[in-house]
Amino acid sequence: MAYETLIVEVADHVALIRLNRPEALNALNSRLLSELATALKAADSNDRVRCIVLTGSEKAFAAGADIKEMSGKSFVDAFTGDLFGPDVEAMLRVRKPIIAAVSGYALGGGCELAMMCDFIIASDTARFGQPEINLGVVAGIGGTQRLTRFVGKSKSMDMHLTGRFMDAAEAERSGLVSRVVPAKKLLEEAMAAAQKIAEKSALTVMAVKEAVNRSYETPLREGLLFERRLFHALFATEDQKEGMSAFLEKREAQFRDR
Ligand code: CO8
Repeated sequence: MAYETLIVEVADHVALIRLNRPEALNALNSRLLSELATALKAADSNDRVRCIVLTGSEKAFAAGADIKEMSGKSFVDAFTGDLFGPDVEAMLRVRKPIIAAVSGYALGGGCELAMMCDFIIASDTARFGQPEINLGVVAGIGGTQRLTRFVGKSKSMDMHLTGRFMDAAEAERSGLVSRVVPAKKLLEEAMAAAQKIAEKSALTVMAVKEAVNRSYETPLREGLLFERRLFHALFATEDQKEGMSAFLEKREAQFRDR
């Protein structure tokens, strides 16, 4: 499918989705968000895809929601139209892992979009921020909630209240990103991580994603029980038998996703 605001390629079991509005630093307008929801859904249901990488350009992952498009909206427009709600909900339903590969600006909705992915690999040029306060609004797709869980209350308050940006080193130190790599190597590293995931059992990968995400949504005791039951359930799979036999026989496992 051809998109106006995205470039999508599928190769070697990885769907690479690039945000592509260079004239606006990949600002997230309604077209882009709806195309992104469609592309993610398509990747999720494509049997050839086992992992997804979401990236932007070298200068910007995304500089936030499109301010030009948003500026004239009234409360009634935003509320009755559930501004950004349906597309965001669609993204959260994706069950395959999504890696954000972030270079340059990831601001406002751009930072929030990166945080909605399963983990973030950043280039050393990445800059994260929630500068909505400068526009007279607050974050709208999870910034106040997710950033606080990633980096803690003090740093999150600092970011949201002052609107300052965090560089890649600080983002790694604070647990916002999983690794920082030189800008030129960003895509290579993200694709290598995606390939590594693609080699695992898709069934187990899905279980990991569900279990880790549970830790954000339930009290610890519930999360621990959920994990234990998933662990038990996976003993019913062929991939558990194959994974453990392969280890004992000192060979590579051949997973069949069942
Ligand atoms: N919306 C629309 N256009 C944008 C945006 C944006 N968020 N960011 C940049 N652009 C456009 C600029 O208007 C400019 O266009 P033009 O050349 O036609 O004037 C072009 O991109 C290049 O930008 P700059 O000339 O400003 O480039 P600089 O290198 O000087 O500065 C910055 C880069 C620092 C990133 C700067 O552009 C900037 O501060 N951008 C706005 C950042 C921001 O405030 N983001 C938060 C937006 S609000 C938000 O995200 C709300 C979240 C709620 C939910 C989100 C759901 C998706």
